Amino acid sequence: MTRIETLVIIHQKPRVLLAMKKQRFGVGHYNGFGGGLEEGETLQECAIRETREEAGIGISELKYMGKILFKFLDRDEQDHEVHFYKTTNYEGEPKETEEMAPIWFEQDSLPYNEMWIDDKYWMPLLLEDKKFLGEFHFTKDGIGYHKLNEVLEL
Ligand code: 8OG
Repeated sequence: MTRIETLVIIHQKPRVLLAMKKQRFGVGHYNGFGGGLEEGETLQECAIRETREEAGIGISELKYMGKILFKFLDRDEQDHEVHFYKTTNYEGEPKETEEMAPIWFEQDSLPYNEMWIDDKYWMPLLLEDKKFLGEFHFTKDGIGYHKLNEVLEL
């Protein structure tokens, strides 16, 4: 079984909104907003709903930037198929919720050592408006295998 997930990066050059994840999968890491696709919703609807739940803001004009399959070889965790979006537009003020505490970073000094170890591969592409497709396999020692390709169309 594969879990379908979304991830949204709010990028207002040169700053990027990330948030410290306070619970569930990825706890203790800075990340964008997102989560699992629910029955009956589209990927975009999921991205919008999760961003409202996690940061209290409404987002629009999402751009679809990429898709990566993550496999966890040494953990009892389903594969994650993550769909990446970015936007510059949001309404409201990002606020801390039960799940996440948002904070702006300069795009040249993102806290990669407090983020998922794969993020340093795809984030630079996303910040440069490049679309990508990829696959990462995690083992207990880190990334066992990965491929990541820039693509013109998704
Ligand atoms: O709601 P839930 O805890 O399932 O959300 C998981 C979030 O984490 C979802 O937005 C997708 C995202 N995510 C993965 N894998 C990775 C990853 O390797 N890097 C980053 N930055 N986010 C990830 O599921």
